[in-house]
Amino acid sequence: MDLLRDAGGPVRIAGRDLPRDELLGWASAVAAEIRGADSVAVHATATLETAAAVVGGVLAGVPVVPIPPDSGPAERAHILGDSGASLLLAAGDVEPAEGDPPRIPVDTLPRNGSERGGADAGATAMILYTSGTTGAPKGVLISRGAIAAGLDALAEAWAWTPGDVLVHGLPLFHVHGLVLGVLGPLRVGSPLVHTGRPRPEAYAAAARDDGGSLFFGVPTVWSRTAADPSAARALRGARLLVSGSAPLPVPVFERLADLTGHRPVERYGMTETLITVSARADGDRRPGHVGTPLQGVETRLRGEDGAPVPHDGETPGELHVRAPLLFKGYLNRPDATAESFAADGWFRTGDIATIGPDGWHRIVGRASTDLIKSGGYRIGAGEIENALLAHPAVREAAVVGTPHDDLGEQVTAYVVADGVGEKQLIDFVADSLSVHKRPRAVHLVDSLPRNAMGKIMKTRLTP
Ligand code: MCA
Ligand code: AMP
Repeated sequence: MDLLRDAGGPVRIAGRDLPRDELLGWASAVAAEIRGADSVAVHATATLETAAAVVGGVLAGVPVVPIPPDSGPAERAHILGDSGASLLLAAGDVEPAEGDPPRIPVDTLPRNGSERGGADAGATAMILYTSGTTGAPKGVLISRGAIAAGLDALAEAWAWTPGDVLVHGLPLFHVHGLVLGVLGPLRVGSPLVHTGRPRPEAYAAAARDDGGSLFFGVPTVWSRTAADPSAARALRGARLLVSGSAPLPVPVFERLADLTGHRPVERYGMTETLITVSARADGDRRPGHVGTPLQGVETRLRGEDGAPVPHDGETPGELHVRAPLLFKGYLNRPDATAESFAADGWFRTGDIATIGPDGWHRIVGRASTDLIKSGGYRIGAGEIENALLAHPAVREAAVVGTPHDDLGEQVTAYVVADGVGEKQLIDFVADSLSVHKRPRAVHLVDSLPRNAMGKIMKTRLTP
């Protein structure tokens, strides 16, 4: 199956432009180098090289494993080892790391390749690593068919056409920035302006100078935009402002609407499901709500006992999803895959939601306190606890998300340790994992509150 269109607008990433045919020619040269590999890793900086590498994987029908460029040695080694990626695609100036597989310097490849292959709809296109509540991140297997279905459903809901100019500056190793934000415009045919980083003034410049019409951001980006009235007003000429990856606070929704004249479109999804629920371009936008199911998506609510919960707009239950855009499973983790599905095959999102009689969804929280959303990044408490426990001075550790004005939630740790300071522990985590996973606060305490079974009672944690 063809995932991407041959024709379409140019791609700009961090100030460098490439016409569509040159990007595809470059990606074809990548495809010729990697054909036959089981999977390839991509050092996923926000660059044209990353786009060429990922599209090369798509053209070759080889699963792509994006690696966050700031991931520390432990995280990087886990992703490379677990995925078994046999090659690393990176720009030549990226520092080699010990244990990396053989590298292909993407920037040196010609831009006029003609290799085209593809694969069937069930084949894995991407393996995206994402945090669970415990342990190391899991590799989410996403098929070509899921990506095609997910992007087509979004194009329908948002009336996204080749006439749009998509603007964003999100990282290129998650669903939001990479699947929606790079493969999206390449499938729809619209030009892409990636601003390098998602700064309000860069979005404003893209609206003014590049005809930006469709803008993507996580809530932190929109709250920074709402706090910058001149940048926000520059978005008045846009067609659609889209927010997702975490809850958009109602005051940010309202301030953005006042300043830009656009009520933002909110949408909800997960790495495992792609985007499943969204407000529509031709419909209502409601603060605090994430919209209605996309084409082909079914949703339902279940109680803790598995019993159906009424769709009355008030009663919360766990949101379950059934759709052609779901993942194929977690790589090497049949146990975790089985656990994430109900007995009748629906995917259990772990999010608590209400659904109104009119089909509108509201996300009210998560079933587990052990998944933290900070600036749109999903961070598992267990992974940070393990990183802290690897420090020789640490005896016990418990990690929770606490409210943060800019990031929504921040990583906060409670630690029992001997002779080590807060800053040393923060740096210790930052050195082994991605920088954004480090705790913002570490409270050194004498003991952690435990129940009669010895389990830490995280709701009782106070500094
Ligand atoms: C940056 N820092 C963070 C975060 N981001 N710390 C905690 N949480 C974060 N999210 C660190 C930086 O490393 C830096 O550390 C310090 O905070 C200050 O950075 P600052 O310049 O303020 O931040 P920034 O670089 O502007 O980043 C903020 C950001 C970024 C732009 C909001 O976090 C971001 O790009 N988030 C998007 C995540 C995303 O795309 N999620 C999609 C997954 P130091 O001072 O030590 O240098 S969700 C998904 O894919 C699904 C399916 C969906 O629904 O979309
Ligand atoms: P990730 O796999 O990183 O995309 O994280 C998925 C999680 O992000 C979901 O399970 C939700 O908890 C949260 N999330 C994504 N979009 C939204 C949204 N629009 N509103 C509230 N939470 C969201």
